[in-house]
Amino acid sequence: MNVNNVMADLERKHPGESEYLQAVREVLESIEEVYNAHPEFEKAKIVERMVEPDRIFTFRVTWVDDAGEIQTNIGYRVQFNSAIGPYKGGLRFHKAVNPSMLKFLGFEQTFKNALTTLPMGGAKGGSDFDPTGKSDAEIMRFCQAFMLELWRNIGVDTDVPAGDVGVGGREIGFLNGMYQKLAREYHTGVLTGKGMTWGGSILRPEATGFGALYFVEHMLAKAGKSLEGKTIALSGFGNVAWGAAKKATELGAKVIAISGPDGVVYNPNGMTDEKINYMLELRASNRNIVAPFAEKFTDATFTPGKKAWSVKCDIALPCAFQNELNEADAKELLANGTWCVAEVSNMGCTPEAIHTFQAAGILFAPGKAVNAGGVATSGLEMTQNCMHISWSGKEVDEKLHFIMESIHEACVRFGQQPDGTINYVKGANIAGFMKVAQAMLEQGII
Ligand code: 2IT
Repeated sequence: MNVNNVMADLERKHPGESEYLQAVREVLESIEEVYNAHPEFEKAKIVERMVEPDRIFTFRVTWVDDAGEIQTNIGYRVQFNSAIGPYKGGLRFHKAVNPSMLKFLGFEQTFKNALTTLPMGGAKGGSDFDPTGKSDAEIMRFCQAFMLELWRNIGVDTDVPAGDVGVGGREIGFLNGMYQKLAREYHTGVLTGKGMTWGGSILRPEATGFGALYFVEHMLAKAGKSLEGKTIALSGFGNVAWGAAKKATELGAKVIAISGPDGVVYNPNGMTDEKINYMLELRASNRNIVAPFAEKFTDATFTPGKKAWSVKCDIALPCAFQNELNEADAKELLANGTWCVAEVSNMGCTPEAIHTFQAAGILFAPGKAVNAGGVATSGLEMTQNCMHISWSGKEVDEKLHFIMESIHEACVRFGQQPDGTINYVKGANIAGFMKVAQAMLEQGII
């Protein structure tokens, strides 16, 4: 395989799909050497088959808003790869959603799910529906209209969606209600991230953020450091940022910044339970702004138009959206003394930002390893649903701990560099790739 040739071919087939092409290039660059050492991969054209989704469903979603106006959005489900298990991955509701974004997310999901140790293939879906400013009734009607199309293409053993940006417990509830009505199928396991009274797993809401902090703990321990007393700037204020803030605080770190599309909140005294709980309220308001945090808590200050990366911190955790941390942000963080960056959002850093961190020799880990605790706990939710039981919080947390430790170990194993450092990007990509590639190879040309 020659990365530039594969990429040229993909660019010709999918012009302008920038996020998708970025995600594929990143993985191919990391695996090129290992791939070329396995002629059987080349012979079976594993890369050429793996970079294209198995299939994409696209559908119109029409619904009526509170003013009685008819609204039309586009819905998608990208079923990327099922070599190691049924399709699994979240749904994103955001105005910028398009096929390129969902293909990048589905591609990443395939490797991430492989890292979790659980048998799950990769998928992603969503809509260009913008939840900002929508009422709960509008969100319900949209979710119902979305499921009216999607339901035929998903199932407990075929494809199990969950949440992502703009889709949380409330939306999963509305989606599940409509699925059951249409399919007349009452198995609890067709979606994950469900409520605790109807099949949800304890700790699933916290799992992405908790898992990320468990990963960071391992990464720091390997470098002879700990979280105790460290300052953390994180972006976003939604479900993922909430879980990360909660666990970081529990582990003795101080979360001194959160952010939104409107600006950054500097929070020099760190988080309290009240502040952490208020993040959930902010998200549920559907206003998509973080400024009210600094109105409610007077020891915090809000600066409009600034990112979390303008705050001096030890550790930076992107928790919001792809490419939210660029080269200029990376340089600002380094100038301020940041020595660890872990992507909690999917592809949170631009390739230039990653190169800047790697060239500076600071600790850096990619989203597909760091945030895999979310989908891993979805996998644990599926298991509980299939067994018709519920595990305790302690049981789920122990399993999550074990999974994050395994992912860290896999990154170390495949990312060990001759100079003794660990390239976590390479480690995660190679570990995920090897598992999916082997599974594809053994199952023939299909
Ligand atoms: O990006 C992700 O891993 C998720 N949005 C969670 C997917 C899932 O199926 O729980």
